[in-house]
Amino acid sequence: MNFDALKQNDPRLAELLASERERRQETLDLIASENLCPKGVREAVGSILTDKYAEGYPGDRWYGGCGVIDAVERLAVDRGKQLFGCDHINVQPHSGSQANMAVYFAVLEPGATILSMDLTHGGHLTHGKKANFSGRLFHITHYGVSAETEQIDYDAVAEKAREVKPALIIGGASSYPRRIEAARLAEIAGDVGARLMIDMAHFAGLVAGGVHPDPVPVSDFVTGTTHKTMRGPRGGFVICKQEYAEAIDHAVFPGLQGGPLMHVIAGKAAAFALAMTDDFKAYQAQIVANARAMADEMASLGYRVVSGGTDTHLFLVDLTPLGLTGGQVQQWLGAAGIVLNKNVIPFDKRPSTDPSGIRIGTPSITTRGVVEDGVRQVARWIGQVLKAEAPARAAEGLRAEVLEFCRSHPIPD
Ligand code: DSN
Repeated sequence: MNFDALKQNDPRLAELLASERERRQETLDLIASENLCPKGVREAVGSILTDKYAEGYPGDRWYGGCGVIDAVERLAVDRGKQLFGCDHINVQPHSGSQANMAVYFAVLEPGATILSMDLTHGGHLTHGKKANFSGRLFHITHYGVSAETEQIDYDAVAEKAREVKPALIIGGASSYPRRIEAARLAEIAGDVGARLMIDMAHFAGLVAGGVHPDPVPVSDFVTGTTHKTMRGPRGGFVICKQEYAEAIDHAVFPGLQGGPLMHVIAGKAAAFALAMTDDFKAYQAQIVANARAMADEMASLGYRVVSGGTDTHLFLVDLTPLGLTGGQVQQWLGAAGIVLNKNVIPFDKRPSTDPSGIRIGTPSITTRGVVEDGVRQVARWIGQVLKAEAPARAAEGLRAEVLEFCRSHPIPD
């Protein structure tokens, strides 16, 4: 997109968008939840569909003129069903948060008990944080990771489920580097008469690419986002068994949202088509290979990788042995052109505002064509900053090398 009209009508905004593009070109994005959305998908999101109101569902709208819109949403739905092999998918949630909310509102009464992963062990805001709607409206109980393995202890989850008798068990996380064993969670849910929701917002692309166990056949609900490993437009979706289709659709509209963002739904249709290609499967395998190689390099440099490694697109480094904080490291690496985020680690003794860890993800740099030798180099740069006596200076000293690396792996158009 060349922003011709914007440059003319609103040069200040055009300049800001150009600056953001330049920032991306010249830095390495290791934020695990970010990616680089392809141009075709961005064209769909930037299209005239933004103008159209279409409250309702295909064939049953509250507005006229929805013939084409219906075809677009049906395309997204059909592709989503084919991609994930599911009975039903609702592509209207504006975000992963609203997708989760739709499941809760479809099958739970306020005050119902939810069993989910503790946010401080890797869970998500919408899985019951007090400040979030989920924590305010429902009775939240948590499971976490084992102190020894830093991985989910499914026997402990089963014990907790027997104790609290949840109406809903949630699997899925935003900073857990290991696979979510949905089949095991389904057994646990079955034993206590709970429903199971897997939030695959982070790993939906891995599932679509066949490099993560598929939660769809064993779960009542699977929620996701389209902008993380899926590499599509910013947005959410809910997959469910046929018996819940009506309740989910009703919860999304009119329960939570008004008009769907039809331009984003068009982007989801485009992203789902791309996700069915062999290139996408190879991309997902490379994301995981890169995360493993990078975690391995960090570990061999002597840094503590939480749970000893990763099976997914992300891993955590514990800075406690170095006496550093996630906030400091995020800032120093930013000066080198390496962008990541501070993150809590399991059993963190520091506050979440400046926790003991950093989270490192490979979706975005893998989109730029970086493979194992490249991510190992990035790990060594991070190591140089972590071990430096003057980390801020060390980071600045790396900037030129990082910039050259970025330029040799340009972001796609
Ligand atoms: N905020 C996202 C993340 O960074 O993981 C999850 O919603």
